[in-house]
Amino acid sequence: MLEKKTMKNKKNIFIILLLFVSALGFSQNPEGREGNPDNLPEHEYTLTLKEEMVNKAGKQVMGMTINGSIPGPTLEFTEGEYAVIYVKNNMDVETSIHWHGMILPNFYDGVPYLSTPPIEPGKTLKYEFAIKQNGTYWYHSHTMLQEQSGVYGSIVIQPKEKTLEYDKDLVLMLSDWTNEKPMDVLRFLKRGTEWYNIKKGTATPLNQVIARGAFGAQLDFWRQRMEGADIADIYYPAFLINGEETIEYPDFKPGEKVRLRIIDGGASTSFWMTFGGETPTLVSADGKDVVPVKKNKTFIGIAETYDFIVKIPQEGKIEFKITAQDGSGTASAFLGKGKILPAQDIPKPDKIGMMQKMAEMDMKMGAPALKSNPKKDEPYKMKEKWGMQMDKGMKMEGMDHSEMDQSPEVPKKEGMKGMDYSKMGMQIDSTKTKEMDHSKMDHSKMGMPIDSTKIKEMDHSMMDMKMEPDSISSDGKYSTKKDDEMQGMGLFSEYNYDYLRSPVKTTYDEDVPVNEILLNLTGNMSRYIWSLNGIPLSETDKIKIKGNQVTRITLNNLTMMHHPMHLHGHFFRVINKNGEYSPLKHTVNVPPMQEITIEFYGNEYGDWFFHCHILYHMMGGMARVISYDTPRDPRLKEYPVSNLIQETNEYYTWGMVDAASHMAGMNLVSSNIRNQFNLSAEYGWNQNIEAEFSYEYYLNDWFRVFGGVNMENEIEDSMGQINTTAIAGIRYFTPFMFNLDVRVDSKLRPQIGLSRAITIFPRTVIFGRYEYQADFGWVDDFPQGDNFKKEVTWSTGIEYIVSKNFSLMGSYDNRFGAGGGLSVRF
Ligand SMILES: [Cu+2]
Repeated sequence: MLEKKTMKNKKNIFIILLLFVSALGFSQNPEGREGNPDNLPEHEYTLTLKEEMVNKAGKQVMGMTINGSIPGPTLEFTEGEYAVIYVKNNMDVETSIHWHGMILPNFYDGVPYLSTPPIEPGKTLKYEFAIKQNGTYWYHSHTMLQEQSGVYGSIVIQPKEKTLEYDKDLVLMLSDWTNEKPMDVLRFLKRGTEWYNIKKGTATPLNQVIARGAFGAQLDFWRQRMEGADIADIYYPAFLINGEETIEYPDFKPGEKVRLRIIDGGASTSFWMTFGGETPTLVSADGKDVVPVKKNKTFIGIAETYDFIVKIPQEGKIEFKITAQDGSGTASAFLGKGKILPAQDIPKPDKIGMMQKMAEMDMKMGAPALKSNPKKDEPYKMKEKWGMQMDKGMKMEGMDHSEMDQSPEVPKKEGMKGMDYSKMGMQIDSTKTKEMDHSKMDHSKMGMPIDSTKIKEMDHSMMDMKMEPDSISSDGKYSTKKDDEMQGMGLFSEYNYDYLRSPVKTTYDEDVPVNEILLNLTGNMSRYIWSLNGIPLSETDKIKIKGNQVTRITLNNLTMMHHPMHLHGHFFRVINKNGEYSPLKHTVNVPPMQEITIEFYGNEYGDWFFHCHILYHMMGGMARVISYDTPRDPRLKEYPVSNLIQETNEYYTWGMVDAASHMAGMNLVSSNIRNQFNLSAEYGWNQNIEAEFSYEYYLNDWFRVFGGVNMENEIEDSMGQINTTAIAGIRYFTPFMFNLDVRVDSKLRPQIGLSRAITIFPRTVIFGRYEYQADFGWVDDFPQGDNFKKEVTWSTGIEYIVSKNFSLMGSYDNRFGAGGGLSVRF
């Protein structure tokens, strides 16, 4: 624009063009959209963050409050205002606030080190942005796990003109509360504890598995290195609605219509919502109006918002109830006065039953969360290899394949008009499909839900099908309906979004180019590493996208958990059966082993975070930066994004001490994603000792190389001669969950070791270890001409888990003998 004055006529055209591009909503200037040039009425708030003692679940613990409360205050705006929000950090740690679901300039999005500077202790940051939308949103800290400690609150934006008919608003902010320090929770998850499942009664010990006849399914899970079907990882002593386990709103009058603005501000809990009284009307999701629908039991994923209109009954009070998805707890709010009109109870999910169904469906679980070569991103290969193996899961007998037209391996975008075969998700054996009769194809059916009656007649032997739950045709408008039978996954059908229909078309101009991205959601439960395409955030680069383009992301969940994926700064279409009227959302829950496609039009500037909103998964690496590849804001110069990325690759340290009648032992581990340090020592009162230090490097999820030092007494029951050797080898977590250790020491003695622990009763674990070392006398000469010596050490024992930190144990070790005592975890 600087040249404007010097070069006139021809440049004017250029400037007009530039203005036109800006008018399209895409500006190259980061400052261009900030400030209040239109003099919108300003609406100011101040949020003060403080660390203080709070009691949310029967215990005084340190929490983080906003203006003295948890949750923080509701920020109320009217569309068309200009928000000015001062965030004051009175805590000892740095912080941030992210405005979840708000369309705003990148700089005020509030992800520290990515878009916004962190707010250092004692400092205040002024956020300002125009309010260009209406609906229910929320705000929360985006600094590590601070949201779990209480840094969250709601945003309510009234439309310029009211379109819905109701009398009053009520915000219901849902959350989960732990009395532990959130970083300590994460540390315990990293060490792989069963404690949280034991505590909340969702563990599936072997005795229950066997009693249910599910041992075969258990073996199938073990083979794939999974303990069971996990729904939620963390034990919470309380679930909260507006900060309380039970809360009353008696002031509503009979007949009044109340708009409930429900927000799931949980750090790791999704809920089932149920309502007493008349069936309520769902009117909005993630801040956007939807075609009103009467609906009671509704799932709310973490970070989603749903608005329902309820009518206060003439007599009695309505119960609004939330049940944690894994059935581990509830909370209730009551609206009105008098006798309770109870909400439906949600039964606890049957985890063993789920395991059995999953095993039957022959799913390939355990896709890598950590690839040996993270530079090589191969999402399509990964998708092909892992996940649902439909040929066994589906019962599709007697298919008449002429009904079904499929070109063999049609390359993307070369299918017949209006169809993209590759998106149909069918990989059909080319030799078998050549005889298919194209003329019989019913095009209208192909883009749309595949008629399940036809599928039933299919001969599945003809096909190796991998059905996708939500396929879309190449024009992006139609989606196949999730069909339980097709998918063999009735198990997760209750999580689909088909009830959400936008009142207006949400499709983009057909001429806009589409950029397709596949992200497989991957995770390693035992090491608590979470990633996309097997690559955690710390091992990859930004995902680059372009403005004025549609970015279509297919989220293919290859894990056993739900992942509520959130994209900052955008609304995306969640392609569902409503086709052109698919809803717009900012957060989408992707159920286990399911696939969902989202798409959005690129009209923003900057780098935006895209991540799983289970905070512990985000911290475990399940995140990406989606970048328009625009210049970085100069105000972020001192705040490199590497700081944010590093937070997902921290070292966590844990240990255990055993004090028993026959021995004492300790074990210390410090680990980040790829590197691990181990220190262990065992001392038998009978004068036997072994101590070892090792460093190991994870080549992938299960396989690592290690080196270190080992010390042990050479002669049994005598500390007279301590032998120190260097060791090197490999460690491998095998199918069926054995720890394998193969090594050689500096005396060239090879050794193989195997260990395993199994939870047999709810709190009872048995464990065993076997080590075999051979000595061929290659380094030390043996006395009397022996040419071979072997050493076997083994131990076996039982542990009873008393609490998070304490266990009772009894064991036998062939060096130390038998005994019992106490184990302490720290
Ligand atoms: Cu997740």
